[in-house]
Amino acid sequence: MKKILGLAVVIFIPISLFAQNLHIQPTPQNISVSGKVADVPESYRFYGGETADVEAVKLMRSIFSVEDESTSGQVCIYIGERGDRAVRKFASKIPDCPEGYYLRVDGKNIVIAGADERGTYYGVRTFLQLMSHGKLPEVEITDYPDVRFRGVVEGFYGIPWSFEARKRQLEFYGKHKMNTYIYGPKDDPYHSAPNWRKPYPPEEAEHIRSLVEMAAVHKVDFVWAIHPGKDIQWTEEDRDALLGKFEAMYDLGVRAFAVFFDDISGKGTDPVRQAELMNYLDEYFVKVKKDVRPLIVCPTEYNRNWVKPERGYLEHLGKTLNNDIQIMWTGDYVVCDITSEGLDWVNSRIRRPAYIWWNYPVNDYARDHIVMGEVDRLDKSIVSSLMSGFVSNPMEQAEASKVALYAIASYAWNLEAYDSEVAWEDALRELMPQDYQFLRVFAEHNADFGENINNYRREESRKIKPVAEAFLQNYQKAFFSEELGKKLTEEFEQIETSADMLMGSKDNNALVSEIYPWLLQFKSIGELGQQVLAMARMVNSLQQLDKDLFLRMYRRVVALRDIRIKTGIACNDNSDCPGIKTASCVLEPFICELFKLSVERFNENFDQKLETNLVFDYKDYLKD
Ligand code: 14T
Repeated sequence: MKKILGLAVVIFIPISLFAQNLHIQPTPQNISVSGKVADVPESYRFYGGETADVEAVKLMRSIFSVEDESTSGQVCIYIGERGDRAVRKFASKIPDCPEGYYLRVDGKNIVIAGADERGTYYGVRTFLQLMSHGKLPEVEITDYPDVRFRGVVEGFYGIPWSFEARKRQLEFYGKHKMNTYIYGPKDDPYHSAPNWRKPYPPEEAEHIRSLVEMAAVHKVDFVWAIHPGKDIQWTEEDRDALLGKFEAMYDLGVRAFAVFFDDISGKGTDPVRQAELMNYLDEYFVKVKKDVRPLIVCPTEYNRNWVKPERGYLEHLGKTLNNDIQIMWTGDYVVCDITSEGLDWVNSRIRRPAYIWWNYPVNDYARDHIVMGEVDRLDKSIVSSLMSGFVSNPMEQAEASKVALYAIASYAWNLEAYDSEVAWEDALRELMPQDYQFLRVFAEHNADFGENINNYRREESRKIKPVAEAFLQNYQKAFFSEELGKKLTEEFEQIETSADMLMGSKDNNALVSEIYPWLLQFKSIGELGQQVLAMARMVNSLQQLDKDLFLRMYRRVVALRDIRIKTGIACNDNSDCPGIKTASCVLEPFICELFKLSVERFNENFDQKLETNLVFDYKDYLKD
């Protein structure tokens, strides 16, 4: 039997179900699947291993090791970049686009031919996904990214990501075909004032050096950003200090740079000075070094809402900045969805396609929330040439941010094919392969930011929301719907269980420890929900109403509320945004409303004056 199987290695068996499930993220631009599937070959010949991109070959070698190679192998693997001998035969198939690749798997060949090194690497990444079921489906893929620069700008206020978290991020970017990591945490004093002029202390410098190396391994540009605008003097001395800092970073291996002029006032905001400095850096640093990527600038007027037309700020940058300098832009507002109309508006002023700095899932303006919901509302009809880049500003919680980042990677690679639901499910599964179902429950109810200064909201608890609404409508009319009540109770039970399971999970330690405070609160939402539903049910049927039992339940709910507030404050005592909020969009208000209705009814019947308002607001609570 073994022998027969051995001979069958190159025979493709049509299994259409498998082919239908062939699921690659980001979705390739062109893919044709025959439906045939083969086993992974036991012997093969490998061509191009010496000339192809080193990282691509290393990845490929993780499956096809040198020891298993044989000159009589039945399957030939061809790998390389346009111009390499090994892939010469396929040259005409390689898309003429940076980072593109041609991938073919048929009865005799596995071909991975990149338009450039990254193309080959991404081709291998796709190939690894093809093979993730331990089978080899017959396919032909021509693929390339829609958006030139895709990735992350670590640009939030708050505790910068740790060295460990950044390492995991870089790996994640490579895996999902994101090519850019812009380093610009607002609270790194060596990125911003007061220390932007000074070199990093030795330990931090070494960290940056090794991150740069790691970024290269994962085919990510490590872009180091400086934020000098708070106290820059526009003197020759400051210009040289900035150049000196760039030199020092260059010595650590950095080959891509950005200058941020956001969130400043006064002298630093002068567009004439800013443009002069940028062009100077372009001419006397970037062009001289030759191996440094085009500069990126974040303007002071970085969103439409903040533009003062009379200043002519953007127009000046558009007219004056050297052509190859990229200009960042957050959209119509600081935090908003990106639209075609908004892109046209800014592009005509800056005279180049905007480099999108998307302020999602950043939560520095709503620190009590964590967002892991589906990334819907990304516009699939935007013409990709309207943007030169699409980078996401993430949360302080690096691992939790990956739900959003996975979606953004998928979107920026292939706008039209983006499917928010698929991306969300995939991301959750990748984050927690074992405990995925529990994480899904958590993520579903942690999507919105709550009321916030940016007025940026997200849908939350989508499935249960209509149930909760219908239940309350009935209950207001003194009808306790057993059917809806059961659904809600089950949801709250699931929430409690999921929270416990996740707190005890070993599936992703980094993620669990980041979201732990929210898990504690999530569990308490589950408990509160069940308890309040039980109270509502009891008070609705006066025959069954046991006064003492109701009072006991009431006390327990108030106690749970107190625990909730106290643990919340202990986890986050940030003065603007204290505490921890979870399921705050639908379920928490539901609990409060149902509590109020139930207690009101109890008060009426027993002539009592119990407090009906179950306040979850930290600020109110902190007052006394
Ligand atoms: F550079 C910009 F594109 C940008 O977005 N800057 C900051 C960013 O660091 C921060 O993470 C983000 C989200 O809060 O918003 C910008 O910071 C602000 C925005 C405001 F509207 C700081 C103060 C504000 F009032």
